[in-house]
Formats: sequence, structure tokens, C-alpha cells
Amino acid sequence: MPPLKLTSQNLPQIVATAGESQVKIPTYARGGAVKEGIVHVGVGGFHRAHLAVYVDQLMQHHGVTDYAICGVGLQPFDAAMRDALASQDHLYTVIERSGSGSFAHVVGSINSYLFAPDNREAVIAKMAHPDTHIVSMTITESGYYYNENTHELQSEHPDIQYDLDPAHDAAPRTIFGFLYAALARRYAQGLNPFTVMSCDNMQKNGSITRHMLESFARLRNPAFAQWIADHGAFPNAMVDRITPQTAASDKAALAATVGIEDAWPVITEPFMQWVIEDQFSDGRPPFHKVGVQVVKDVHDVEEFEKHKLRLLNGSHSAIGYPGQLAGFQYVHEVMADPVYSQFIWQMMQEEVKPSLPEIPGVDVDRYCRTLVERFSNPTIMDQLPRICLNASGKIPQFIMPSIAEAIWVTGPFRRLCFVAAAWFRYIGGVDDSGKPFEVDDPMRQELQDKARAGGNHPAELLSIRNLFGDDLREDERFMKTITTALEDIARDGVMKTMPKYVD
Ligand code: CS2
Repeated sequence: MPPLKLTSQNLPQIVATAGESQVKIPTYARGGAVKEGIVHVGVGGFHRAHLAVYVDQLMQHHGVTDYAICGVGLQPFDAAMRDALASQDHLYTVIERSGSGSFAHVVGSINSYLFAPDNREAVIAKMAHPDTHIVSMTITESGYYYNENTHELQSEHPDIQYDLDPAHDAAPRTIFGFLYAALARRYAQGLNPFTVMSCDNMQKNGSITRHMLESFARLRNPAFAQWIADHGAFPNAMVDRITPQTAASDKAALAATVGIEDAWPVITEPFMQWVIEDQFSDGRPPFHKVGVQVVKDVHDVEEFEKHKLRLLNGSHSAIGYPGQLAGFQYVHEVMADPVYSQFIWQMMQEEVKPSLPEIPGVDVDRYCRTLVERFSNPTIMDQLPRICLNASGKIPQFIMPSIAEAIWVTGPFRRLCFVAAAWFRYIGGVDDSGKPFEVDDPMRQELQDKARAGGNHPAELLSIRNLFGDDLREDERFMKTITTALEDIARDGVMKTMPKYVD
């Protein structure tokens, strides 16, 4: 039988044909029968595998009807998501894959979608609407206009300058322009500010969002900025679910095995985690009922974030940059190499773990073992180019803090340095066999200029202050270790060098 197009109308037939052991469908009310309490900016794979799944479970199992999601796309490339979702009543399939099989789950929590480039005013009006309680986002590091060195808003950036001009109030470009305009309307109407909930994978994501928005607002209207400061809520959160990019073969497999024709399904792993600070200014759904860890103390979130960013994402970087140089394509392929997986394990255990705070109830060794299992999952086909994307927003968060702490306590850090050196080499865009690859990074030009100028010496790259600050270059042990790694990789390639970094 030919596959059925994913639409509300076809859902009963889809489940009847595939069987309930193959696919789950939403049976809750949607459309005009529910309220859209969450406006989410940046509907990519991660949002659709994470927040939207938690909300789907709330709607399916806990009768929640006032927190359906209105998706928003700010970027021109979001037109593809708008069209995919619009063609299928905003339904989509989450395909969970593990060693024990694959399970499809149709998610209905995204109720509508607004594409800002078509109608910016509609997005502001939606955020300002009294039914909206939370504006959430996954806009990646670069969407925050955050200067890592000064910890301030990049207020000189042309996009921010554009949005600071009151003439552009009704048609902003950046997230802060939209939030500012919508909050101003709520203020004028005597409503509470909505909660601004970052779901991006950044340390202190809520605090950074607060600081950036307040800085933006102060440049416009200090009195209004104070209202945001006094009444706004910006929960910090640790978010986790490995979500590869969808491949054409994933769509074909869904059609062939489950009989669903979905324009853009999501592939993910069974594991998911979300730890969020309980800071909401206009109510929230009972997230804890679907396994979200809602915690009172920001300190607790920060500790979870540290564990996750340094162990999971740090290891991903260690898999990504050297792995790409060595010619691997997928995360699980790297993990299948015995020397390489030893390298990852030893980096976690010997170089990252010592600097992590203890979290009551969390067994770090077990966490590391779970990570090895997750990385080794051969069925999700997690692509190295995805892991390597936007490195300038990643390495300073995932690898450099562990190096800095190892410097302070004179702890071991040669594997971490190897990873940083591999990134430096990766910036050149040519792998160890001489094959070119795409370097996708907002700072690519500057990075490539510095890499070229520095050759096999890292000092040029390390001089980029808004990535590295300026402390590390003064540390002789660090400079020696990273320079040796860079020279080794340049001379012998990753795979020949790696055994020297494994005990
Ligand atoms: C990855 C993350 O892009 C990356 O660097 O490490 O996207 C990772 O898959 C997620 O953070 C998992 O929660």
C-alpha cells in the first residue's frame, strides 16, 4: 500500500494500517479547541524532539489544553519548516531509534506556525496576546548577540542597531526586537510579562537571555527596562537530547516501514532530559508530570549544565573535530574504533570529571557510561558535520572551561588540548587525507585568517579575545601542550597521533 500523507484526517487510518505497536498518534484536541500558551522561536529538529514532545505528553496524558505551541521562524531559511508543517496540519513524526528498534510517534503539540519575514507584526501580536504565557526559543548561540569576552550585548552589531531604531519597532530582526516590542504591548495592557525561556544549549542560558534583553531595553527606555528587570522571568535550563539532522533516507524508511509520508520527520534517541529553574512570570504547565526536573535553585541547574556541557558536548567535540580530520562520518563509527573510544573515556574520566561539582543523586561514572552507550547508538546516524557546526560557539563552552580549571589545579589536560588543536587544524577545511570539507561557522573568515597566519602555532587563534579571553596564552604548560598536539596532528594525522594520548 502506498504511504499516507500525514494529516489530521489520515491519523486513524495511519494507526490502523501500521498498528499501535509501530506508531502512536495524538488523540487530544488541537486547532481552535486549545489555547496556544507557548510561542516558540526556532522550530528545528531539537525543539521538535524536546520541548514539543514534553508538551505533547502533557496534552496527551494530563489534559493540558492551554499550552499548545505556536512555532515561529525568524530566518529566511525557516520557510522550509513553515511549508513542511503547513502541508500536514503542523503534525510531524518523531522517530526514536535505539539498538532495540525504532518507534514512530506523531506529535501534535505544535498547533500553528508564523513565519516572521512574511509578517513581523503578527509575531509581535502573538507574543503580546494574553493567552501567551511563555516565549521559548532555540536560536543557537549566535542568536543571542552575546560577547563571550565582555559578557555584554554586542550592541554595535548592525542587527541590534537596526532593532534599536524606534522606526523599526513593528518590524524587528532580532529576538530582542520582538521580545521588546511584545513586552511593551503587554506592559501597556497591564498584563504580566511572559516568561522568556531559552532552550539553547548554553551555560546560564536564562541569565544570558535576561542580561541581553535588559541591556537592549535599557538602550531604548531605561524605565521600561526596569519593569522587565523587576517582573520578568528567565529560567536557566539544561536541555538534552541527541537529534541528528533528518536525511532523505529517513523519510523513505518512515514511508516504507510505518506507511507515513512526512515532509520532515525528526530522528532522535530514546533518552531525553530537561532540568529547569522554577522561575515563571505568567504561569507554567505542570512540566514535572512528564519527567522534567523543575528545580528551585539556580545553583542546581548550573551544576547539571556543567556536567552536560563538559561531558556530553565536550566529548562530542572530541569526536567531531579529530573525527572529521580522520575521515569518519558518524559519531558511532568513531566510537567503534577502540583507541578513539578509549581516548574519549579517558578524557572524561581523567580530565573533565575532576573539575565537576558533585550533584546529590548523580553518579558521574554512570553518567559517563550512559554517554558512551548513547554515542555508540548505531541507529541514529549522528553526523560529524552537525557536531562540528559553529565551533566558535561550542569549543569556548565545551572544552576551554575544563582546560582552564585543569590549569588552575595543575591537573592533566593533554587530551583536551588535543581536541582544541584538532579544531585549529579543522579550521583549514582539509582532512588528513587531503580531502576538503565545508567549515560552517559564523566566524569562519576570521578563524581561517588567523589559522593561516599562525601555521602550526596556536598563538594567533588564541589571540581572539572574545573566544579565549587572554589568560591562557600566558600559561607555558598549556602553550607547550597544545602546540605539540597541533604539530603532531599536522605531521602525522589524527589517527597516528592519538595512541600517544591514550594510556
Ligand atoms: C552537539 C549537541 O551540536 C553539538 O555540539 O553536541 O547538539 C548535542 O547533540 C546536544 O546538546 C544533545 O543534547
